[in-house]
Amino acid sequence: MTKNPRTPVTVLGLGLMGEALAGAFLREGHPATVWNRTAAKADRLAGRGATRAGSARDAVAAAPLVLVCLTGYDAVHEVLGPLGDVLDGRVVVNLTSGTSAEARDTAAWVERQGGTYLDGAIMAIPDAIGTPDAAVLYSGPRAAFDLHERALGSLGGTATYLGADHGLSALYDVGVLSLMWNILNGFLQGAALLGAAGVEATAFAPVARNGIETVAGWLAGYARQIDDGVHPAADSTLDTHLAAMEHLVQESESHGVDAGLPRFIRALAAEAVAAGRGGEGYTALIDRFRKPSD
Ligand code: FVH
Repeated sequence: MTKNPRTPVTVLGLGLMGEALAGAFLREGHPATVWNRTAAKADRLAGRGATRAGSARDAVAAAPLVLVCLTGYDAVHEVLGPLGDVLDGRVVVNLTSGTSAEARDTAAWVERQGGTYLDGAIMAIPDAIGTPDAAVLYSGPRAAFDLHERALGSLGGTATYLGADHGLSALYDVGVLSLMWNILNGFLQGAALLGAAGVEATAFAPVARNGIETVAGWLAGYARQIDDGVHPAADSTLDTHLAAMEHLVQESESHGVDAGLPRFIRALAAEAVAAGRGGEGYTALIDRFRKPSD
């Protein structure tokens, strides 16, 4: 008898990410059954030992653990919708991006079919899957995560369990995406400003990176302030921030660089200062994010 047999796994959806996921399971010795709407995308995986299923139903029937990675939830419902009863007794792990409401609705539907649902968010690109750089977040029933944690560990890095609320993975996902886009927009703003003075973005990049790392170091302390609801100006007051934001707006305007984002940033702080909060620290703005004014 084989020692420590690996859980058989099914992967539905063999786009860039789905193929990487299935490949990681194969690498770790999991019997993998794969299915994709465009069947030819299973060719490479079949060549590596995956079993190619003729239909999504056959694929799901082949394993207790079913991973889904499709373009979006419309595709998820198109593929899973007709399967119904075959989901009974299986754990469906959906790594398709979507909203928390979509995750919760899909969880309720899978559970009505007798299956168990974990939602997941992949914080990695396909090339990182199966390496220590891949982080995948999961939410849903703890017992299902515990049961398959080892198999899910094949995807690399850390498999992080967030909690029982199926919507958590999607919320963490958009939280991190918000961070990413804000950082990238800030970088583009800086690169445009320096570009107007003839400085190349490559010269700005190392200085920008240093700035990002400095701010990253503040997060744990700032998070404590947000959770405690106190916003001491230990490093800098909102008044001081607002004065510096004014420079950002003026520089952007005078160099003909788009000033929309700087003006928005300035407006957030100006509102708080006008409300008498200029002596508080930056995290005081959390109230504006929690309760936006029109
Ligand atoms: N690629 C990445 O770096 C990111 C990392 C973070 C999370 N995402 C999410 O993963 C989902 C899939 O992304 P992907 O990169 O694999 O996307 P594609 O390569 O475009 O593959 C899409 C697959 O979905 C299949 N599909 C689409 N619509 C349907 C449908 N109606 N019925 C059945 N399958 C459908 C498509 O099949 P085909 O076109 O090959 O026949 C692909 O298998 C996504 O949520 C990302 O946000 C990836």
